[in-house]
Amino acid sequence: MAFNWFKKKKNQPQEEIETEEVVAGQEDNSENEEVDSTITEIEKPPDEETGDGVEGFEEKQNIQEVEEVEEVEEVQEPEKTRNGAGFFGRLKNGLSKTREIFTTDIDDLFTGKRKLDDDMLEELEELLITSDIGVQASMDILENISQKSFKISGADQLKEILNEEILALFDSKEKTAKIVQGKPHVVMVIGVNGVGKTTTIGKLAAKSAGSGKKVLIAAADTFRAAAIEQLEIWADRAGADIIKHKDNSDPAAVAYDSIEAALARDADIVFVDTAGRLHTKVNLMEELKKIKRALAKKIPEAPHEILLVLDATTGQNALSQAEMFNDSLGITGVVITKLDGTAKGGVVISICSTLDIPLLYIGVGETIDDLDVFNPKDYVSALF
Ligand SMILES: Nc1nc2c(ncn2[C@@H]2O[C@H](COP(=O)(O)OP(=O)(O)O)[C@@H](O)[C@H]2O)c(=O)[nH]1
Ligand SMILES: [Mg+2]
Repeated sequence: MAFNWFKKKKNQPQEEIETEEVVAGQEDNSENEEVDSTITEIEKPPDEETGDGVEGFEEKQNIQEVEEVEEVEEVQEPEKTRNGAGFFGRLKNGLSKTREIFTTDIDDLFTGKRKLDDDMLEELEELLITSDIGVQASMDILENISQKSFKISGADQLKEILNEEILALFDSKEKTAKIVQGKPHVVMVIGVNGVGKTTTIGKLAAKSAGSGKKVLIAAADTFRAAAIEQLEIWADRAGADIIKHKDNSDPAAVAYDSIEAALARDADIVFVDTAGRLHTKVNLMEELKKIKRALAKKIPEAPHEILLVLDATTGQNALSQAEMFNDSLGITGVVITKLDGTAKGGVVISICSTLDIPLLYIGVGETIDDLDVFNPKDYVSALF
C-alpha cells in the first residue's frame, strides 16, 4: 500500500515550522527591551504581582513542615513507597495526561479500522503535536512510521513502533555533559520567572547534601525579599548553608561572596539562584552575565555548570527560552520542571531532539524528592 502522507507533507509549506522560527528569530535578534518584553509575556509569576501567592507559598511550606513534623514517627519510608515505585511512579503519575494521548487516543484512531491509512497518519500527527513533541520530531517519527506501516495492523503495534521511534530519537541525539569538575563545584541556575529555579536548587541541594557533600546556596535573586526567604526555607530543608544579602542588593556581590564563603568553609558545591525577571529598566541577560563574571573572579573556571530551568507547561515556548539563554550565557544542561499534570509532556522529546544541550534532570512535583536524573527509557516507558 502506497503512502502519500509524507510526500504530501514534504510539498506543503510548513506553517508551524515557520512560525516557530520567526519566534525564535525575534528573540535571537532582540536587543534588551525586546528580550525583557518576551520574558514578561512568557512568565506567569504565581507569586509576584500581589504578594498573595507568596504568602500562599509560604503557608504551603509551613503546612508541609508541620505535616513533616507530625509524620516524624513514620518518616521517609511511606514517602519512598507512596507510588509503589519511587520516582518512576511519580513520573508515571505526573505524565498521565500526556499518556492518554499515547494510549487512549491512539486506540481511538483504530476504531472501526484495522490498517493504518493516510487519514490516520494525519490524525496521529495531530496527536503528537498536541503532546508538544514539536513539528520536526513528529515529522521525523511519522516518516519512519509510514515506512513501517505494512507491519502495523492495530493500535498495539503502532504504539510499539512509536515507542521504538521515540527511543531511537533520544539515542541519536544522546549528549553527554562535558563538565569540568571543581571544588567548590559552582552551578549557576537560570531561567525565566516561575519556572522552578529555586525549587530545583532546593531539590538538587538536598540530593548533594544527602550524598554527604557540603552544600552552599547563593541567594543571587535579590529582586524581592520573598525570593530570599523562599530559598532560606529550601536551604534549611536541604541542610545547606545560604549566603544572602538584603533584597535589592547587587546580585553579583552575593555571587562573589558565596565563592569566598565556599572557599573559606571548604564547601563541595555551590548553587547560585538567580532572578528570572528584573525591573524593566535592567536587562536580565546583562545582569546574569555580571553574576557569571563575579563567580569567576576567584575561581576562573566557575561557574562549572549553567543549568537552564524550563517549565514543561509552557510547551514550545520553552524552546525559544532555551535559545535565548544559550545565546547570551551558554548553557551546560537543562532541567525540565512541572512534568506532573501537564498534557504537554512531549516537550521533553522536542527539547532533546532540537537542542544540542543535554537534559539532565526532570521535576515532577513540588516536594524535595520530586526531581531526578533524566532517563530516556523511564520517560518513554511512562508514556505508554
Ligand atoms: N507541579 C510542580 N510545581 C513545581 C515544580 N517545580 C516548581 N514548581 C512550583 O512552581 C512555582 C515556582 O517555582 P520557583 O522555584 O519559585 O520558580 P522560580 O521563579 O524559577 O524560582 C512554585 O510554586 C513551585 O512549587 C514541579 O516540578 N512540579
Ligand atoms: Mg526563584
